[in-house]
Amino acid sequence: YQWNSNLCANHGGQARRSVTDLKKPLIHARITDMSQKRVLSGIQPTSDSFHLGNYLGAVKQWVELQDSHDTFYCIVDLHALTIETDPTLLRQRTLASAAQLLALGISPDKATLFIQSQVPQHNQLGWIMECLAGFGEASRMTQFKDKSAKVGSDSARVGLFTYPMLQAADILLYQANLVPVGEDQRQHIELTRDLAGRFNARYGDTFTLPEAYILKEGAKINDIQEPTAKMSKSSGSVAGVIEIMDSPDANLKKIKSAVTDAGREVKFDPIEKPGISNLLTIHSSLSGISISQIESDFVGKGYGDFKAAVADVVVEYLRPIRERAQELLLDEKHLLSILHSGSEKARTVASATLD
Ligand code: AQP
Repeated sequence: YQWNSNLCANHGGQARRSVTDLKKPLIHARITDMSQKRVLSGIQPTSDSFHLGNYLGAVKQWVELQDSHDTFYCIVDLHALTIETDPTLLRQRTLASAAQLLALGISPDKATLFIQSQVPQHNQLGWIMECLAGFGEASRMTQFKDKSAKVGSDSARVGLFTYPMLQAADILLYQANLVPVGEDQRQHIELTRDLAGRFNARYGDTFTLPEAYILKEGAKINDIQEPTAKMSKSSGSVAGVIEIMDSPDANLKKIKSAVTDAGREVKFDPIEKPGISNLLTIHSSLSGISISQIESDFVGKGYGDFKAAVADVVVEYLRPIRERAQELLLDEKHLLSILHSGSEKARTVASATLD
């Protein structure tokens, strides 16, 4: 009974199962502290390096949440197959993703870090989610519309269309309460909630309805050459994307040649000054100094001084992370053992939900 009441607490304190239900075998698995809320998020191994948007929009929150929540983080290699992918490169990038996540602060002692394709339950539940989703609602997903428009309908994969339903399965299998993501993923989390609600209504109360965990600041970092478009691994311009694994020199150069706006004033104004506002967000999120304080520090100074300061903050923040990731990549066996034990734990939780 203790086990069951804790389970209810995990569902936001609501007693969602009847007394008769409580006697039935549990469909949810908890293998760590049951008073903690569950968190799940994922990242695609679609590049050799994550960028600052991935970190500030998502991974930074992943690291913070692992101290207070029961966290599951996955490298979503199946999602990466929605774009043309060389198999050797995908394997390499999956390992590079693990190394970067560890270097950024994910601790295997606190969080469950795993590879999506090692947990086949994701595909099994994914199909059920596809059969619950309407063609119309899936067609309205802006990521699908944007990405398919870029490559054209002949090249766009069916998997690109169905990926939000697989993403719903990724989340629901773990009965996640929170999903820390960037702003671009809000629509997919809404769809996940709709699908979970639809499933619960049709087949009985099964899934926790997850909430998107999106910060006000840093939820959308823009390309520094095209400051009205989001910084992106696969579609950003090389010069506009600040990569975690880039050399300090390369990032210094990129930030010094970032596109700025008319005028001279360092002021946060995303409409009139998207370039400067983006750099202010980056500086503030990494340095911890408030945007208004940075604005006052640069009163009377030009954009050149400001960009040099942003470059300094970014380069010094990323330097030890890149070095640690490079070090971790030298020991593939160690990385694989972390991922294998994470995947094993993930399979236990996922299969209990699926059962
Ligand atoms: N520019 C961004 N600003 C803030 N957050 C961002 N995220 C991505 N770009 C930004 C967040 O990073 C997490 C992992 O993203 P993903 O790898 O799953 O794919 P994505 O959202 O499609 O990001 P990319 O970089 O544009 O990747 P590709 O090019 O491979 O599609 C997510 O939480 C995302 O919100």
